[in-house]
Amino acid sequence: MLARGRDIKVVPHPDDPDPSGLLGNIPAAASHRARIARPMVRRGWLERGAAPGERRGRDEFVAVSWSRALDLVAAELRRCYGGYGPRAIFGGSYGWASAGRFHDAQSQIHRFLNLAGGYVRSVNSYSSGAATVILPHILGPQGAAAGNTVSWAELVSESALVLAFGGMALKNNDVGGGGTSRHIARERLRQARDRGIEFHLIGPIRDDMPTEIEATWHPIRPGTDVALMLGLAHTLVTEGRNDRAFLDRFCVGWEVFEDYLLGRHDGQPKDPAWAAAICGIPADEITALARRAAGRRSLVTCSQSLQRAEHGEQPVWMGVVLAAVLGQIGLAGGGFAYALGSTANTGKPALAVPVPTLPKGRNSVADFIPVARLSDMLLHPGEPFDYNGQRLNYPEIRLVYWAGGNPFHHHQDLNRLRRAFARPDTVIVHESAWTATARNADVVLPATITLEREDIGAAAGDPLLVAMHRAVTPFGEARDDYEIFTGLAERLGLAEQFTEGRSPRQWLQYLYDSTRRALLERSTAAPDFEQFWESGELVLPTLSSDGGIVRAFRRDPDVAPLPTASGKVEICSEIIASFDYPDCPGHPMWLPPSEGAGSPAAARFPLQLVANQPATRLHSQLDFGATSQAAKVSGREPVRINPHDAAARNIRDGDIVRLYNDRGACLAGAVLSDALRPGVIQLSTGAWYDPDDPAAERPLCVHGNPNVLTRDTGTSRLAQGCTGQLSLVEIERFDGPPPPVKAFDPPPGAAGT
Ligand code: PGD
Repeated sequence: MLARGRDIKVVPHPDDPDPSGLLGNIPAAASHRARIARPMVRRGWLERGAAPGERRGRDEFVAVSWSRALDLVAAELRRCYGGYGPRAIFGGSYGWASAGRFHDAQSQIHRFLNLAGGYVRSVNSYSSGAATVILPHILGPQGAAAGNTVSWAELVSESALVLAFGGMALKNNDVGGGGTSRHIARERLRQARDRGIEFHLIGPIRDDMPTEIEATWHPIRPGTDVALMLGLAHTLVTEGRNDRAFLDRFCVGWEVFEDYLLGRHDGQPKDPAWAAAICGIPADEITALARRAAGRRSLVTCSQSLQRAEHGEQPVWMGVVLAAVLGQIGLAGGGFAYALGSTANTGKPALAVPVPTLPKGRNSVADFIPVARLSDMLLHPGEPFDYNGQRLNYPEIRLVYWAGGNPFHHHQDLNRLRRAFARPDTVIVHESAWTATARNADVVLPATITLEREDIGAAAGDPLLVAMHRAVTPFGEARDDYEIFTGLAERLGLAEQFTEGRSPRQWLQYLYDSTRRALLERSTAAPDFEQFWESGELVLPTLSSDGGIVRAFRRDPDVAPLPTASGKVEICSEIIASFDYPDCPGHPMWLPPSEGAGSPAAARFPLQLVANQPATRLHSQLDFGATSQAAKVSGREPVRINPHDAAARNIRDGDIVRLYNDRGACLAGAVLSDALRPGVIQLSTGAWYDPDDPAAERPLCVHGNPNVLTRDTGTSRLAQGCTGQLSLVEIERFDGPPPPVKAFDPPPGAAGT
């Protein structure tokens, strides 16, 4: 066993062609001062009992023994289940947690809460909230119809031209849910380039496509891709370059959409001149791009970031329609691909056997929220909300239980979230480090990190099954989530059901055996658990990429209809139209955002903030690590700004700046860059929230968390997805002594425990 701290060295897998720099964050995690050493309870909660209140996030903490902490949590669970029932428990607990199939915090908490009596859950993800809901209406479920229907291999061998809406940033290909053993995006893009495939990057940030690909950059105004797509479609149709036969045979609703496109009813053709005024790409460039894409094997890709904004359903829908107008849907290397280039495991061949998965049991509670409606739920109990054709009501939550996520990182409008977090009686958090979510809890139970436990690593899109051996002993008194829930289950009389009599090692064996059986069933050699554990890894067989249901549909739409209401590509959806949502009508439309160029807010906050995924860490995880810290400017998160916008504000490279709008303000370190379209600034997510005065209503985040600025509203009534990607802000130089960054210091009462 390695000593903790300085002796830890993390090396990439020898077969990884393009290892991720994020590995550099891991060594610090073993013993950083931000780690939580002991169970901690907020003083006010401990002394005055469970109750709503503003003290959460500003009180001091008191260290308690594990047995006291577990007694307190068990008693509070009993009180809430007994007094209010399971509809008062929110176990949505969204978050990426860490790699490893058994110690996956989400699986553990959901399994435990299902046994304890059930809980209000959350559905969908912050990553893909709008696409997950719109795609089944128009093409088919995301995984089957849009995620992997065009593989990297096929792009390289078959595509001629790629219209990459939102780009294919390599930083996003560094990470994949569950982990990734081979980073292949750079290599595949190079191979495609060497084959002469033409790439068009449509996005406000030039490095959202690697330079070596020599993509043509179309620096679009953020949030206006639908207007550009309409302008392209208009050119294709009016110049007779659209595939009318495809639209007639494989799609429904073309005529109605064409009326809109050509402006037959509203008098406004969505032609390149109209589009140019909205999206900022010149009309002749739009016309030329449409002509280049026509009559070739063209692929329209749509990054996840595009749909993480107000009306995020529209770019996904219009991307599908543009691919249909080109007649490319279902052809090898052509058509529409969602999120290809947005995560490490999209576009890789699917596995031929299932990966190990912890059984989570059944939830007795039907109530749910779309995941990004967290603050709405806590602030508006009992009130109605719309979701995908349903009218539902927010439950009244008394107890919030979180493991493996960081809402004070991932949620929008953090000042509103602080008000929402004051509402429940109790907030319980399992965390390995003092994130803002841990600081805003009543009971904080210290969790181990991956290095400190044994597990099996696997991801749906990656062929490597990894025996994750323990590298170091747990920090302080930290326990695995499994051990914490076992302790609670014992107190609630549920130990036998929760553990099924297995130790963690026995669980690994049990989970491994399900994959092994599947391998043996298809006559693939499979080592037993001991052999697997000793050898350290096992390569799983994959399926050939055959284009899935969309390719089969293209071959014969009568034999293999799409799983949509009509069995065809839905250019118009009668179902969506019947919902009568003005923010998501029955066919794709340009819907101006509330915060965009020309909106009232733009007069005071003229810069478009892109709050995208960071390049130096996974979301907010290990922000104290070496890779993340190396990119900070005077300890603050870097904000990139175009030199013209900087000069207009007298901002120089390296200055500390203040970003603000009506929702909040944060500091950041200025980095001048011409990789951004003028009028656009970029502050990635993930800097740990660090309020200068936790008692203030809208404190300044001194570190640079963009979610103090973002808007907490759903994409539309259809999907209610996260809209954190875009908001309007202003920026100014921060003169005077900057307040210290204290995000990584333990909160009052926790230092030295
Ligand atoms: P992470 O930083 O990964 O962010 O939001 P998410 O909450 O997933 O947080 C995971 C937390 O789990 C960390 O604090 C980590 O310490 C903890 N953890 C890790 N392993 C374990 C474990 O084994 N046990 C326990 N108990 N805890 C563990 C990510 C979310 O942010 C996502 S997916 C997206 S795509 C969104 N993107 C944006 C965006 O583009 N723009 C904005 N403005 N906001 C976003 N938020 C969303």
